[in-house]
Amino acid sequence: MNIAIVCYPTFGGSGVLATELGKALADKGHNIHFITYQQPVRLSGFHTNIFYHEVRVPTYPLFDFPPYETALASTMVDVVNNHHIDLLHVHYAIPHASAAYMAKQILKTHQKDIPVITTLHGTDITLVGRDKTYSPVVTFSMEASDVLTAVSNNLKEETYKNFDIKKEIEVIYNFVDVARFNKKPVKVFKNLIAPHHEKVIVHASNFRKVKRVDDVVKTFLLINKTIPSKLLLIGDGPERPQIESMTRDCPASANISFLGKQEQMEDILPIADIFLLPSETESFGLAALEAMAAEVPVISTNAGGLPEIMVNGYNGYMSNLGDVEDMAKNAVHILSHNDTLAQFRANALVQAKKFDISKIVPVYEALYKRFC
Ligand code: GMT
Repeated sequence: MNIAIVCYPTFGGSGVLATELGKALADKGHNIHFITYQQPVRLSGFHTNIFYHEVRVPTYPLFDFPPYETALASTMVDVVNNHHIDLLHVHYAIPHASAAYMAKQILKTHQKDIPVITTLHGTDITLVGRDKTYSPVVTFSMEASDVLTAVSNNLKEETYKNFDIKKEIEVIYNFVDVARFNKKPVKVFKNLIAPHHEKVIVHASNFRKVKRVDDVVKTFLLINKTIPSKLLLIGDGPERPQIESMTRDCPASANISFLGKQEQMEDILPIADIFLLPSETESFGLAALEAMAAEVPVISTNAGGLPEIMVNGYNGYMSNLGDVEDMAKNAVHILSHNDTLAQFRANALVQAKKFDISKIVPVYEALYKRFC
């Protein structure tokens, strides 16, 4: 099949998932055409059947806001017309679903009926999309998609709660390539981060408010009181300056490192002993799943779709939002005994395997086959 995938090229979960899906489909022989404004971060190297079409947004003195959505819809029309595309799969509703609707209507005038699949990822529904500035367009374009999917049951419920739509939403869970993340820790790297065999706590996100990175730091400071440990903060975003100044003044500041944006998460995660994800909401928590595949127990909130990938007391623990004492207590419980840590590590892997790439990609393929 010739499939066009529209996504954000950044470190956000939706872009990561879309890129990994495209790569997996290409491995199975499909031709994949990524349409976005920048080379997706997880798309490196040369693949004979992966193509990247950059959306160029011309600037003009009249535009305070260059019209990306118009440029995106035009690029979709061009790619569909020139590369025999069978279907458009757009990830993250805003503005991809409405741009796809526009492209679909234009293509109808070229006697082409291009199927549009929209995958909802999270904040396009729970945070941004429900704002009344966007809501009418999001509602309309979700309803107009040929198929609407969501990455968890929780996100499906949130969508029906927040939008007046009748369209059936199919849940297709996110996935992880377990074999890629299940690596042995690189000793030199581990020794560099934890020279005295300290435990390594990791958080990775886009440092938006919803991620509650301040709770990551608060939880770590409590853990650090009893367990010699290091905190690695991975990623970047609007909250980072505030978090940096918060950590600068704290007693354990020498044990906290900011690694910035990292592409090779599969090399970093295996040195971790705990992954912290205290988010306010999380439709799925792909970052936590990648950690689990690297055999890292997860300490998180019980928000959103997290209870769909976590088993409390098995591969980690879930606490109420903001309860940093409970999160720290649970982490200390796991980290205090090597046997307990080993058991949680093994369980994390078992749990991650339920969401292995080999189980989920065929579900998307079956969905595509309905149209081809
Ligand atoms: O994690 C983010 O804030 C980025 C965001 C995105 O769309 O890029 O992630 C959402 O989609 C991911 C992939 O489906 C999910 O794993 C994340 O849970 C979800 N984020 C939120 O719901 C906050």
